Amino acid sequence: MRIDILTLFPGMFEGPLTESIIDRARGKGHLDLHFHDLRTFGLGRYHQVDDAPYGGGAGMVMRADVIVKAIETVLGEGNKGNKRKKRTKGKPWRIYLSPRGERLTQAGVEKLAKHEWLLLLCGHYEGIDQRVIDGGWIDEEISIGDYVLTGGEIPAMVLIDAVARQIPGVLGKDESALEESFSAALGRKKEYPHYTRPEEFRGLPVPAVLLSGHHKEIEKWRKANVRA
Ligand code: 4FD
Repeated sequence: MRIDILTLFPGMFEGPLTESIIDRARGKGHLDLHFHDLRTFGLGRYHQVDDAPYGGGAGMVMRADVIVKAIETVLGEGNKGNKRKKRTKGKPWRIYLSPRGERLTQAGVEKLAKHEWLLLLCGHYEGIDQRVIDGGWIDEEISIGDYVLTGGEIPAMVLIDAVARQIPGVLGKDESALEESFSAALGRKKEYPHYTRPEEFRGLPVPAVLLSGHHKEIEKWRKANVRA
C-alpha cells in the first residue's frame, strides 16, 4: 500500500513510523510512505498556508487553494514517473483527519486496508476551509476519538499503524490479527486476558484452566472472558 501524507510537520512522523513492525513493513515493501510538507505549497514570500476565519473568531483556517494544490500535485505524482509500474494505479482514497469526522473503528480500519493508495490530510489551527470537503477533494473525514489535538499528525500515525498491520505479510504468524480485540472472530468484542510465567506472581495465581491442557475448556474460558 502507498500512503501520501500532507502535513505542516513531516518531522513528527519520524519516530513512530521508523521502529519495529512498521519499519519492517516499509523495508519489505508492504508499506510505501510519502511525506509532503504543505508549506511548500504556501503562497507568497512566507509560504502562507492559513488565514483568518470569515465571520471572525479565534484561530486560523487552512486555505483551500493551498490544500487543493497539494492534493492535485500528489495525484499527479503517484501516476507518473512510476517506471516499474508499481502500485498507485488510479486515485488515492483521500482522508481528512478531524474531530468532526466519523469515528475510526476496527471494521473501518479493515475497509481502509483494502485500498492500494491512501492520501492523508493533516489539519492544524481550527482546521481547513470547508470548501475542500464540499468541492469533492476529500473522500472521507475521519476522527480517532472525541478529543481535540494540536494537529492531525498523531491521528494520521494512529491510522497508518492500524491499517498497516492489516496488510497481508506485515504481521508474523505469532502476531496474527485474526483473534484479537475488535476482530470479527471475537464478535468485535475486546480480547480475553493473557498470562505467562511465573505460575504464581506475588500471591496471584494463573487461572487453573489455562494450565490444565484441556483445549476445549480453555476455549470456553476465553469466550466467557471477552468483554463487550
Ligand atoms: N480526534 C483529531 C483530528 C485532528 C485534530 C484539527 C479541526 C483541529 C483531533 C480540524 C480542528 C483539525 C481526531 C487538528 N484533533 N486536530 O481525530
